Amino acid sequence: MIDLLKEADPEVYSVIQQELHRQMNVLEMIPSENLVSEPVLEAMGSVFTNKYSEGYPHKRYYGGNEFTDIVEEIAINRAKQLFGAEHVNVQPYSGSPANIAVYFALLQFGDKVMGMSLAEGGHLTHGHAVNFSGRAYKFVQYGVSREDERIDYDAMRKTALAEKPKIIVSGATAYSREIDFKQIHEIAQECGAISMTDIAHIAGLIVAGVHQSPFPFTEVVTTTTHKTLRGPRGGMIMCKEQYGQAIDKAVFPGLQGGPHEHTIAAKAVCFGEALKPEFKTYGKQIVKNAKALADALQAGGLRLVTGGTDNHLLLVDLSDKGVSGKEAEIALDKANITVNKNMIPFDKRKPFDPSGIRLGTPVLTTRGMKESEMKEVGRLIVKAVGKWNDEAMLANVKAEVIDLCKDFQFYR
Ligand code: DSN
Repeated sequence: MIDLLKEADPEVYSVIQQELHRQMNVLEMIPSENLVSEPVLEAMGSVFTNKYSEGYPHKRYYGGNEFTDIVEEIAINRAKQLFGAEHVNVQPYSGSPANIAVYFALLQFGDKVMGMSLAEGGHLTHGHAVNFSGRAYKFVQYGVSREDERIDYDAMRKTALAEKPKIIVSGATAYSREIDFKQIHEIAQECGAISMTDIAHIAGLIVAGVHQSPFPFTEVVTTTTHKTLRGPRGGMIMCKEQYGQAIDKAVFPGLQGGPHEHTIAAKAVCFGEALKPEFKTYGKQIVKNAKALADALQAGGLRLVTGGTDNHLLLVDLSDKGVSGKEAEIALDKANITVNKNMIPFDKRKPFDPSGIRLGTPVLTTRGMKESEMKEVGRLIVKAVGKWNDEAMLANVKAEVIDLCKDFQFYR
C-alpha cells in the first residue's frame, strides 16, 4: 500500500508493515476500533494535509481554500443526510475535543452538568475528576442500577430534578445495552437542561438502524468517526441550528487552530460509504456477531455484565474466575486476541487492574466474520481465559487464531 515509503524511509516502512501484519494476524476485539476502507486511507494520505484553512467554508483566514471549502461542504452535507442533523461541524480533531467544545460553547466554567460515571460505563470527558470536564465544570454523575446493571433512569430523573444541571450528557464507552435517548431527552426537558449525547461507540449502529437514534430531538450530538462508523480517526458535532453558531465559535477559534482537511476529506468518504445500503447490512451484522459471541462466552461459563448485549460490545465479569482483567488482557494478547481490561459496575478492584475485560465485534465484522466464526472466537477466548497462566495452552490458542485469520485478510 505504501511502496514509495519503502525506499525513502525503510525504518518507518518496516514498522508500518509489522503493524499491518499484527492487525491481520490477531483477533482485534477492542470495541472502539475498526478497519477503514482503502479509499478512506487514501483520502487521509492526500494533499489536503498540506493546507491551512482556519475558519469555515467561504469564511477562511488564508487564501487558496477553494477546494478545502468543497471537501468540507461535502462532508457536512453527507453527515446531515446520514443522521438527519440540522447543523454539523466536522472540524473536531477527535471525540474528546468535540465534547469539550460543546461545554465551552454552552456553559460557563463552574456550571453544573450531568454525565455517566466512567466507572459504570461513561467516558473521561463526561465529568471524570481527572479530566478537564470534571475540573472546569461541576459534574454530577449517574450510573447503572445494582440489580440489572442497566442505566437507572428513575435515579437519573431524581438527581436531575434535584440538581438542575444545565446539560445532561448521555452516551457510553462500556455499556452493552441500548440507550433510551428519548427518555433522557424528556428528563432533560423536565429539569430545564440541554440534552447532549455522545454516540461515538454506536454511530454506525444508529446509521444501520440497529440502535435508537437520538435525532431529531436531542439538542447536541457528538461522535467520533473511527469506531462503528468506520471512518478516519476524528470527531464531529451535530446540533440543532440554534446552537450552531456558538458551537462553531467554540471549535474555532475557541479551542482549535487549522482543521485537518485531509481527515475531513476522509470523513466525507466514510459518510459516502455509510450512506450506501450495504452499510446497513454491515451494522446489523456487527450486532448479530456480538449476540453470537455473547452466547458462546456464556456457554463457556463466563458472566456478561447485564447478561448480554444489544450493541457491538460485551463486558465480561471475571471476578469469580480467579483472574483479573489485567491478567486476562495479557494472556489474551499472548494468544493473539486483543482486548482491553475494563472496570465493571461496582468494581472492587482498581482501574489499572480491574475485574473485567471489554470485547467488541466491529473489526471482526469488517473482516467478514459471521456468527459461525463468533462461536469459534468465543471458544478460543474461553480457553485462553481459563488457562491464562498456561503458556503452552496460550501458544496453542495463538496458532488457532492465526489459522482463523488467514481466511479473513483485509488489506491486500
Ligand atoms: N478510548 C475510547 C474507547 O476505547 O472507548 C473512548 O474514547
